[in-house]
Amino acid sequence: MRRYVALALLLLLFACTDDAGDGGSNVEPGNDAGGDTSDFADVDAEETGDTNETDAQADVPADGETPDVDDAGEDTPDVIADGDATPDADPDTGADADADTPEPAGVPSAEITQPAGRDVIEVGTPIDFRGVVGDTLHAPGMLAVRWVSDVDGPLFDGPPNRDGLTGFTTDALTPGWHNITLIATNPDGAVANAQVRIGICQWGDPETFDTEINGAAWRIYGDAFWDPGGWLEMTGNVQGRKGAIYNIRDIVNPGDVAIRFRIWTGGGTGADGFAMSVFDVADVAELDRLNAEAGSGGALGYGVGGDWGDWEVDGFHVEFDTWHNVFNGDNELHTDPTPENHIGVMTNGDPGTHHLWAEIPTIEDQQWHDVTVEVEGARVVVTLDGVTVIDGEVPGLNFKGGFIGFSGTTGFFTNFHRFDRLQVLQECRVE
Ligand SMILES: [Ca+2]
Ligand SMILES: [Ca+2]
Ligand SMILES: [Ca+2]
Repeated sequence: MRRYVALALLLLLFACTDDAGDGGSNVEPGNDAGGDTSDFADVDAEETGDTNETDAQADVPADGETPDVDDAGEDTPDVIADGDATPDADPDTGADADADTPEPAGVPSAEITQPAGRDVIEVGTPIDFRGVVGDTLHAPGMLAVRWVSDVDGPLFDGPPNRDGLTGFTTDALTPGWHNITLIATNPDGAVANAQVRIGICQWGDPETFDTEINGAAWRIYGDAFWDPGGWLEMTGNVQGRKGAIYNIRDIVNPGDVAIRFRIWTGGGTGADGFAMSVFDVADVAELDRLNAEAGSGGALGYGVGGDWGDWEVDGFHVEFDTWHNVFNGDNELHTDPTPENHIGVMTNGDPGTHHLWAEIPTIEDQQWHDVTVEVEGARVVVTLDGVTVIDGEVPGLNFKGGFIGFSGTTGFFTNFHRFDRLQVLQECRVE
């Protein structure tokens, strides 16, 4: 029995080390034996270090020359790596046959085309991973492809299609940030990597405002107040008001983000509007100063830049504007892009630059409306009651995070301005 095992082992060793001559191309790509692409699973000739004797028997006859001489000069790296007491029986003498006609080894490539880096994705969402691999020498089908998460381990193994396309879909990634790596290995053992970083996130618990807000988490400015009905009210249905409420405990991180909340307005004569803001200011004291200086009326309680102030601050705002401002050089500082009620995507405390906007004519209907805001790089998507109303790029947008809050104003005309049920999905408040 033992003899059969030994014979089997010997055959196996013979088979492996026969490959080793080609496998040596991993470290000596210029000497690839040429065309033998079946042995790429033998990652390294050196791994067969204890099989050299068999190797020599296999290779010397093919070589047809005295291996001792050649080995000393050409295959020194293998001799050293082998750590073998009989270097003159070098396993890689087979390469000598090709020494005069070197063939270039293939150079693989890998690229991830989907998803884009830094995507923030809700846990459980199916994600399509797509990539393309290639090689300067070998057909795509000869490449071994693997997708790996540094958190969840191998995600997918399999060859690409004939065009080098590879991909899979999963909804099973665990919450947190993942470095997803696409690895393409060619028959020569050369490896190409591509990587993206994505966040698998869970929505935080919604802030329902059903109980009185905690002063350690929420700071109230001006005329705003917590309403016992279970929401935040910015102004009340009263003329000439300005109010804001910011969270001073849960700072929104920079990077991609998704935010949900509900809005309610109307009940008055129609003005001015309200806004969700994220201001990247240094501390609460600066937030206090900003809110003290923010413009009323058409500035909706967040305007501190543009024509409304000299603040240079990183801010991101989604405004719900129910009053048409028109610049007349006198008592108005900016012009709204439409006479209609509108949602605007605004930045840096500037109520005059409507980067993206959409009309929402019926927003003053005294009903709760669900709003989602997604920031993905420079792209901003806003939905109202599940319908996408804005989907566009804000050139140069780089979401800095910061203090998140709400503001609203009235002037001669009035409305209630209510917010409720705030949720933030981000990188990644893993719970
Ligand atoms: Ca509520
Ligand atoms: Ca306005
Ligand atoms: Ca506006």
